[in-house]
Amino acid sequence: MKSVTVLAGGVGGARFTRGLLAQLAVAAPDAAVTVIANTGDDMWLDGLRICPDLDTIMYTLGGGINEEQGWGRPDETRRASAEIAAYGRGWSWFTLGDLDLATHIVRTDLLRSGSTLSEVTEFLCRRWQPGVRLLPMSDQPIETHACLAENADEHAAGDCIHFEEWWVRYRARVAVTGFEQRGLASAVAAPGVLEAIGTTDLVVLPPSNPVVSVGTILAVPGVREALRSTSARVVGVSPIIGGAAVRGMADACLSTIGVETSALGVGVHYGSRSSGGVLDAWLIDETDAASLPALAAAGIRSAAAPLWMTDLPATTAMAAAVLRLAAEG
Ligand code: FO1
Repeated sequence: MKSVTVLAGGVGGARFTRGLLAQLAVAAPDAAVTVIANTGDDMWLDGLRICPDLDTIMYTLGGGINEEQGWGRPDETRRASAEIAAYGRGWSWFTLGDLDLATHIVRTDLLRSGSTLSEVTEFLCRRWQPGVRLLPMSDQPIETHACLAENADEHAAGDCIHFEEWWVRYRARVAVTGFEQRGLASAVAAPGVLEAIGTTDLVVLPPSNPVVSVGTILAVPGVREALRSTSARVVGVSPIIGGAAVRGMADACLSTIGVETSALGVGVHYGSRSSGGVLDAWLIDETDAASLPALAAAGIRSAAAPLWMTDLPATTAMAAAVLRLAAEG
């Protein structure tokens, strides 16, 4: 096992990758890990470019994450954002801590000086040393917007709002008719992304949101084709345990696109490579073991293992289960 590529969203993908690094340190010390991060949650706020999933992965793997929240920095203060609110600006319901703001300021400064998002991410990682090569899925802006099925405050049914507003302000509780990935048509995969999928030993789809995180990465031109043609094994980890989303509100996203909120539903949604999908194998939680025959019938080689990411030993064991499943193919 010389190289592993992970297609990750925020909290779930970052925590899984932390376990993967711990497992590889024992099982394959010279293996190199590349993380391709979703940038569909990115946005302009207060004149700053915010990249939630890139930052969550960078902070988590670099030891700077607020562990309870899964995003942002620990021991935060909100003095600057309180001052922004005093001017009636910003998103009062979106926490931009003072320490976190420094990351957005430095990123925006470099972007304005002509750096690409890939170059900015590489620069920021020099400080955080995440222990992986962290790549944005694209250097062009792609923003996920949620199209409302009902009125919400100043928004009318039919309006499409930025995903982060739907997710954070409304906690995904306002019904939506679907998601738009703005900018996708004119975006290309960032440098190194397709190569990191095409020339690696293993690709992992970690337990990130299968619709707006992994799904958005899969929608980047060329990514699906790279997954279907790579000689690497492609192994996914279910983000749904016992019919409920492990974190966040993935169930609200899945029901919006008509996918059953279950390990079976998401596995079939990703599909087996032999039937035009992206999976060689699918890891589900032991509570969903009853789905193994149906997954096999769908041509998806699967196994059950504990998937609750309660702590580093748990995520390390999950990564070991993924590596075993990949090796069995
Ligand atoms: N998530 C929240 O639930 N509330 C917040 O106020 C919030 C602020 C925030 C600021 C910077 C950042 O990088 C992430 C932030 N997140 C917040 C998390 C964010 O919504 C998620 O990381 C993903 O975008 C969705 O999985």
